[in-house]
Amino acid sequence: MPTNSQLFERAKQVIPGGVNSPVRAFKAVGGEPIFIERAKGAYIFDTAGKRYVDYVLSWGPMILGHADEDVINTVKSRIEDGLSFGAPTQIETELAEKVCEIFPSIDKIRFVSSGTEATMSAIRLARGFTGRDKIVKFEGCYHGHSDSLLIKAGSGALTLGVPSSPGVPACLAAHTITLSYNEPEQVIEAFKAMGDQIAAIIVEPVAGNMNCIPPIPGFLETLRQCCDQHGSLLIFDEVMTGFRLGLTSAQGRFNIRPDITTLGKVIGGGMPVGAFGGRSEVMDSIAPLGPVYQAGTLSGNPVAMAAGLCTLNKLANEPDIYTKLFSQTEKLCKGLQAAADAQGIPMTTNHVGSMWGVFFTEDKHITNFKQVMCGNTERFNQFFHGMLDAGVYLAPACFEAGFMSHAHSDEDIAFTIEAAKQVFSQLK
Ligand code: HOZ
Repeated sequence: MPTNSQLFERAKQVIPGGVNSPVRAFKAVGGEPIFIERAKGAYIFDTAGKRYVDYVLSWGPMILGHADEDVINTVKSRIEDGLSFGAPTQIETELAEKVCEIFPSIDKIRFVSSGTEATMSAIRLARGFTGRDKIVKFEGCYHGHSDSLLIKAGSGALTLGVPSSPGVPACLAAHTITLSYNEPEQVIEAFKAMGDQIAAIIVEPVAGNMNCIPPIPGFLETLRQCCDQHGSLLIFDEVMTGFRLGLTSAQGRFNIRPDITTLGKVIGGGMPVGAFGGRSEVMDSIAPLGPVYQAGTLSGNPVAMAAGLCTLNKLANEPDIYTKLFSQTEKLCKGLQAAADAQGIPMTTNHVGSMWGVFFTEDKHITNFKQVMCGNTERFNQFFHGMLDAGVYLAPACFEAGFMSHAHSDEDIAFTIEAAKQVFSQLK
């Protein structure tokens, strides 16, 4: 069996940086990405057979844990009937009905194959529907890598120092207004100045791509009010928060009704699925009913729809899943906080639902991008590698949220906290 280094070297010959998405590259934390062989429950296993308690969970989707038996059996039985038809199937309607039943804000939904496609399509829809070009986004929020949205973005774009990527035409970037997250006054001012040109605000209702930042009270409400006053659309990018903060997601938790919702990650149960949906009046602007064009050969793929539907059915039918997810997340954050405090390591945790994050900073209340950028990156990197050695897999960058799955047991949480204690005791 080749070593991890050999696998990485080989990959680098034929794949840029050896990875198919930059955040996987360990560039921020140093060292080599771990090649994964298999996963089960709360664990991933590398090619040498080493086990890690996994808090990346494929960057969010694996809410039930890896290789959940029901999801796997559903997929197995579905693939026997063919992998893709490029034609309508009953299963996509069933998943659409399920999502519409869960979200009062969604009358109709269209499936795509990734979160990036979902947000890109939502922006086009908002522009087409309103007849306006400008969009508002927030610094440190990441909505995939389409041109209009890769301006002052979070996630890998931030980690790798290219929050506004080369390759995005300046004339297109000029239509994106970037404001500070959790600063409602800025939003009010921007709308006063050019509200009649703004097609939409797009926001992560809990930011998960500059670590984990909940909205302050009044922030999301202000976005809703500004959109209502100026005839703009409010897009909740729930690719990350969708089904993670409860079944009705961030919009249910914070009681705000967006005009368009984008979904991804959990909705595919680990298969490549994204979606965007909203009220009929808006969604009917999409082709073939309306003039706004959007398409995809593999959209609504039957195997992916089956995995997603099985996952959502389990989440909907077993409310205890959320009770456990939330209490495990809280337990983990409390344990990590106590471990850091005991060693005098300045650290703060944030968590919402089953999303969480740690910040190496003196600051005890982290609500904005500036505070995130003041965190001690070097200390995070030491923490990351210490935890990795101990068998705990965290996102390889301090700008990413962590996730919890239903499969994480009390023993896994205790194991993680114990590992953190050891690592903290050795941090400089
Ligand atoms: N939203 C994920 C990172 N925060 C995407 C993962 C990726 O870019 O590969």
